[in-house]
Amino acid sequence: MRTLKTQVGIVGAGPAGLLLAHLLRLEGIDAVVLEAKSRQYVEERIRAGVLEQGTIDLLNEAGVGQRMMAQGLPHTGIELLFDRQRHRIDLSELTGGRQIMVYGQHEVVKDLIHARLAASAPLLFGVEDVRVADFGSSAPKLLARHEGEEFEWTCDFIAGCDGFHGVCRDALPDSARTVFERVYPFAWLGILVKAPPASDELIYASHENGFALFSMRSPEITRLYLQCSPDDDLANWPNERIWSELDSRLATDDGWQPNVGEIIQKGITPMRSFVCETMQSGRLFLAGDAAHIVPPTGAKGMNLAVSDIRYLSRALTSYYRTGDETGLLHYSTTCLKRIWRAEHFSWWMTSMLHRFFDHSPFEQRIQRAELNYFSTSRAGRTAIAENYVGLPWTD
Ligand code: RFL
Ligand code: PHB
Repeated sequence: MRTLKTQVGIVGAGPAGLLLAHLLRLEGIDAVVLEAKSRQYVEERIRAGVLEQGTIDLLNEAGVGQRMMAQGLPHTGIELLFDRQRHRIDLSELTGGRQIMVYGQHEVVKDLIHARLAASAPLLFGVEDVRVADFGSSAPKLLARHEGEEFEWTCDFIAGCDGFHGVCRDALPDSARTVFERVYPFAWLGILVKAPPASDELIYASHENGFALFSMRSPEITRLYLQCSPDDDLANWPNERIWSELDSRLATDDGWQPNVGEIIQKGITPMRSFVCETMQSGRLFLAGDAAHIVPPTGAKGMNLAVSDIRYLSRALTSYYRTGDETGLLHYSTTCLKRIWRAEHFSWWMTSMLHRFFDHSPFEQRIQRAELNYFSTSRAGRTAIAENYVGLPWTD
C-alpha cells in the first residue's frame, strides 16, 4: 500500500472534477484526480453541447477558453417548432446581450485534461475500486487501486465529482441524504451526423409523434435527437426510421430540413430529474451529476456542474487563504438554490415540448396553448430566454 498526502482528493474526471482541480491549482492548492475510465474514453464521450454565458466567462477567466473561443459556435437565439411553424427566441435581445456557445462537453474535457497534464499535476486514469473514508474527521481518506497497486491518500477534503453512477453519493450517511426524483416516460435517441448543420440555431420541435431536437457540434457535424420510448433499443431504430421520423417531426411550412449524412454515432439517454439533499457531509462534498440530474431539454446539466464547482472552489480557496469555513458550511444550501431553479426550468421545458402518450385530448390542447403563449408573447419568450442563457451569479 502506498500512502500519500494531498489537500483535495477529487473522484471523477468529468467537467466537474477537472474544473475543480484546475481552479484549485490556479490558487496553489494541491489535488489528485482519480478517474475510472481511460483518457481516450472521457475525451470521446459525447454529451452536452450548450454552454451558458456564465460557463463561457468562467472558462475564459480560468485561462482554458482559447480553443472554445476559436472553435465554439456562439448563438444568439433558439427556435421552437410546432404546427409546422418556427418561432425564434432571441436570447440576446431578451436578456441584455447574453448568449450561449455550442461547444461539445468532450472538447471542454480535452482542454482541461491538457491544462492539467501540461502542468504535470496528478490525474490518474483507469483507477479501480475507489473508496472514501473518515470524512467525518479532519483527515479524510481516499483509497483506490491503480495499475495493480493499492493507494491511500490522506486529504483535507474530498470532492465527489463522480457522476450519477459514482460511489461518493452512496457514501453519505442515510441521515444526510434525501432524494427527490422524477423518471420520465420517454428517452432521447441521439445521433451524430456527418453533414453541415442546415440551420445556424438549435431547433426544439414538439410534434404529435414526439419531441425532436436539431443541434450541432461543428460546421461539419449535425447533432439530432428524437424522443423514443424509455425501454427502447437501438435495434428498433434503423437509419431509415430515424430519417423518416426526423422528416415528420422537423417538417416546416417554409420547407426547412436538416441535411442528411452518414450517422457516425447513435445512443439512447434516459430522462430523469434528481436531486440529493444535502450535498455534503463532514469533509465530503458532492458536485455535478453526483448530486443532481436534469433532463437535457434545458441544456443545463454541465452548466450546473460548473456552477457547483464555482462555489466549491471559492469556498476551498477562502478556507486555505484565511481559515474561513463559512463558504464550506453553506456550500450545499448555496448550490441548491441554483440547482432547483434549473430543475424547474428543465422539467418545464421537458413537459411543454414532449408528447405524453397518456395525455387526454384536453391535456394535449392545454400543452399546445402553453407552448403557443410562451413562443409568441414577449413575456413568455423572456422567461425562456433568461433561464436558457442562465441567470447571472449574484454572489
Ligand atoms: P460526469 O461527466 O458524468 O463525470 C463523472 C466522471 O466520474 C467518473 N467516475 C468515476 N471515477 C472514479 N471512480 C468511480 N467510482 C467513478 N464513477 C464514475 C466517470 O467515468 C466520469 O468521467 O459528471 P460531471 O462532471 O458532474 O458533469 C456533468 C455532465 O456530464 C452532465 O450534466 C451533462 O453532460 C448533461 N447534458 C447537458 N448538459 C448541459 O449543460 N448542456 C447540454 O446541452 C447537455 N446535453 C447532457 C446533454 C447529457 C446527455 N447525456 C448523455 C446524459 C445531452 C445528453 C445526451
Ligand atoms: C446537444 O447539442 O447535445 C444538446 C443541445 C441542447 C440540448 C440538449 C443537448 O437542450
